[in-house]
Amino acid sequence: MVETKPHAAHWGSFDAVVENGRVVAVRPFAHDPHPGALIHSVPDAVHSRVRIDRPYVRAGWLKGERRGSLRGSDAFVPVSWDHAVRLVAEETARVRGEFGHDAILGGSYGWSSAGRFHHARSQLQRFLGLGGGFTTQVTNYSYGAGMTLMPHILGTNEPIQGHVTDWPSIARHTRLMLCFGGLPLKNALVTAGGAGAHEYVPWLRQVAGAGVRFVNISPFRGDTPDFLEAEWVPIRPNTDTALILGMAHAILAAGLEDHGFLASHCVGWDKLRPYILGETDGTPKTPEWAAAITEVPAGTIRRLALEAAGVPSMLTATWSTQRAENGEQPWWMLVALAAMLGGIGKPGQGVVFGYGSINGMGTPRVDLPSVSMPGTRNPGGVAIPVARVTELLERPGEVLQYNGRDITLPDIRMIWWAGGNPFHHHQDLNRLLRGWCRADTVVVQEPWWTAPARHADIVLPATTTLERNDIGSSSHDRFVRAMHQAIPPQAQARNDHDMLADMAEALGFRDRFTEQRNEDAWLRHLYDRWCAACGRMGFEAPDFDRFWAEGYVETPKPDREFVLFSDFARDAEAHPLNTPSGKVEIFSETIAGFGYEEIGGHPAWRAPREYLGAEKAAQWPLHLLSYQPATRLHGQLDQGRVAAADKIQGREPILMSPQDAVARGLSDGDVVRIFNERGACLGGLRISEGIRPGVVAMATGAWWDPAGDGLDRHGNPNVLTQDVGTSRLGQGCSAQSCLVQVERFDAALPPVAVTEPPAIAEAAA
Ligand SMILES: Nc1nc2c(c(=O)[nH]1)N[C@H]1C(S)=C(S)[C@@H](COP(=O)(O)OP(=O)(O)OC[C@H]3O[C@@H](n4cnc5c(=O)[nH]c(N)nc54)[C@H](O)[C@@H]3O)O[C@H]1N2
Ligand SMILES: Nc1nc2c(c(=O)[nH]1)N[C@H]1C(S)=C(S)[C@@H](COP(=O)(O)OP(=O)(O)OC[C@H]3O[C@@H](n4cnc5c(=O)[nH]c(N)nc54)[C@H](O)[C@@H]3O)O[C@H]1N2
Ligand SMILES: [Mo]
Repeated sequence: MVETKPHAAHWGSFDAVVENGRVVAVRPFAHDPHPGALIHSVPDAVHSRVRIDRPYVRAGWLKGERRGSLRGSDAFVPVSWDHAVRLVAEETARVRGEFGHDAILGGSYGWSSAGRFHHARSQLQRFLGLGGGFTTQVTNYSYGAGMTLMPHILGTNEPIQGHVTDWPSIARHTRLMLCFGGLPLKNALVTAGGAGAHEYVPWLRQVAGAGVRFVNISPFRGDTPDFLEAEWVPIRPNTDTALILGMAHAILAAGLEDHGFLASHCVGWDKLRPYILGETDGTPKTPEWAAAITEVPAGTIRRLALEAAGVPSMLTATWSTQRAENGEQPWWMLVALAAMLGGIGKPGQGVVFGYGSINGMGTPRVDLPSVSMPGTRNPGGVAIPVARVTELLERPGEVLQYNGRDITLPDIRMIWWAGGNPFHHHQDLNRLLRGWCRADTVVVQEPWWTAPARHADIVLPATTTLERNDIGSSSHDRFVRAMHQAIPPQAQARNDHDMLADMAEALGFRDRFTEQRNEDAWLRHLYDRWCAACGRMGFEAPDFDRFWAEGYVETPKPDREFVLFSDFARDAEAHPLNTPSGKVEIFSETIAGFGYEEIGGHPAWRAPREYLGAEKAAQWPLHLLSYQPATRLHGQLDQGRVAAADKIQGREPILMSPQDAVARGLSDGDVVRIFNERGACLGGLRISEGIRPGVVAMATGAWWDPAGDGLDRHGNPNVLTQDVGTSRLGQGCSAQSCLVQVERFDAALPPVAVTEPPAIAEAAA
């Protein structure tokens, strides 16, 4: 019998086609104007060979090996669910009792799946919070530096993740769009929480058709689609701050800065101006100065500056540009440039971060809440900036500085992850693994044998979204989606909520965890809460039964254009920003007051340790960019057909310019070894005219597959990346500041092993 079931995922909504208990195909959601290909990997992932079929415990852990044991090397012993639940509950109680709540790391960062109720990370945090507390993680890998900086200088994170100046405003008012990091198509394949409609490409076409001129300032030409006919400015990675300073100098030299706006809407121009002119440090930040750092010709920098000052311009940068050492600086300087142009809050002008980073930024929408779980309390828990996880594990008792605070790092005894993949998302994985092995116990809930599951002590098999009912919803999307269960749980997989409810029972708080609701009651509860909130904002949503039967709710379209900061622009006194001065802080007394040597009171050029102008480039001459994959979401769907079709001899592709390939005697399709002092991985060479010489690029997300000698056979760039905070202000991840060398891999090609389950031992007696 063939049935179809409405469903949603981060990569799009679809109807799952189910035959004899298997998902055999998917059909795109009828209201999606531009569905992406990723949904077609879903059946492969759901029925993959590397689904975890039952609970397991690492053989060494069962024998009593705890702190310091080498995880990831011994076999897994199958256990029953009852046994697994008892082991985890007892170990949780032991760690809490002996070492306190903070000894459990439960931040569990990661995207999990779409679906607001069964969201794994939320479920785990709820469980650990109700159980007494845990060490958690704040900010994110996406824009951790930016989101710490922005409240200081603009008083809000709206320009990064909120309601931003929309495409209709851009189409009508913008003439020039300067895009640092471009406007990549691939990133708009996904929306966190569940994409209903992919409106990015239709809007980009409309904006291009309206005559807006695009400039792609990026090491990679492919960061703008051909139909935008963008000018390509192939900048050296991590030098955007210098380029923007050079533009600022050119604008000043021509006397084109907006004196009125700088005086009425900003503070600190008197401190940045002398820095730009070189009065404070003896170095005028001329286009010629910037050209030497960026390798963008001075004439181009000057031309772009004068053009931006001459027509209504929108400035934008992808989130990647701050995922680098000193990543706060380019964003702060871009805000300063927008202030010099006087465009902040004017239709089609100003600055927005991330139009090209995710689906839904700039899509017209009415402000309505998304369906969500009620928040969890974490009594007294320590919170570290997410990307400092290795330091947390390495340096118990020591102090971590972050955004003006001193955080004393707890001694982590138990690591518990649900819905994230630290061996995907973190930098310098060989170092992370050393820290990871310091814990007594690692628990991982996962549908698949990903690297965290393979490096856990207790592995709990989770269902995929197709095996349960849920609601897909995102503030960046106008469709709320019913996610119908399509197939029964595979093998012994269980829902995260259900396994945690059993552990809560073993620990005596089941009813507080479940609130005595089953899945159906929870979904109705969450939906009804959402309906009530929408009702207060003037939108009457259908009742749950109608929503569930129809499969979706469409929220209304706005009837006018939206411009971020328009009230402030009109009247800064009546509508101040939420900064100490109420104005744009080109100079921040607060940040200056932190006394961090690497980030002062105004934006400035500071060279990262690893970039093409650094001394280290003599030994490691290639700058490695590790960007978001077009073929999957992070590590998710790497088991699918879309990712497989893109790989070269089973390895993740690495882009290289023809010049760099010739210099190394490499040909398209070769398997290469990419290495530096931190690690090495294999990749499949793809020669491209679109990548700037001196730069190579490899997408993230190929599952980590370390061989005995540490070589990653598959192509996970995080064995190479540098694990340093962006600065003590943001402590974000610096994945994009990474130098490497590349050579042909001439040894016998080792097979990729991570596509098979790990070694399984005999069941325990
Ligand atoms: N070098 C480099 N590294 C980067 C980046 C970069 O640009 N360069 N980008 C960073 C960014 S921005 C991000 S956001 C992170 C992303 O990092 P993550 O969000 O950690 O990556 P995902 O692969 O999405 O991890 C989600 C995991 O949850 C699991 N999962 C899915 N559904 C369920 C479920 O229902 N239950 C349970 N228990 N598990 C589930 C999936 O199988 C998957 O392993 O990576 C970061 N890392
Ligand atoms: N298909 C797909 N889409 C995704 C994701 C995914 O995994 N798959 N992940 C989602 C997530 S979690 C996030 S946070 C966003 C991330 O969104 P972004 O951070 O915007 O995405 P990236 O692909 O890392 O970077 C965009 C481009 O920036 C360029 N770039 C890198 N370094 C520099 C630099 O120093 N200067 C300049 N000018 N350009 C540079 C690179 O060429 C790269 O292609 O993407 C989201 N969208
Ligand atoms: Mo992200």
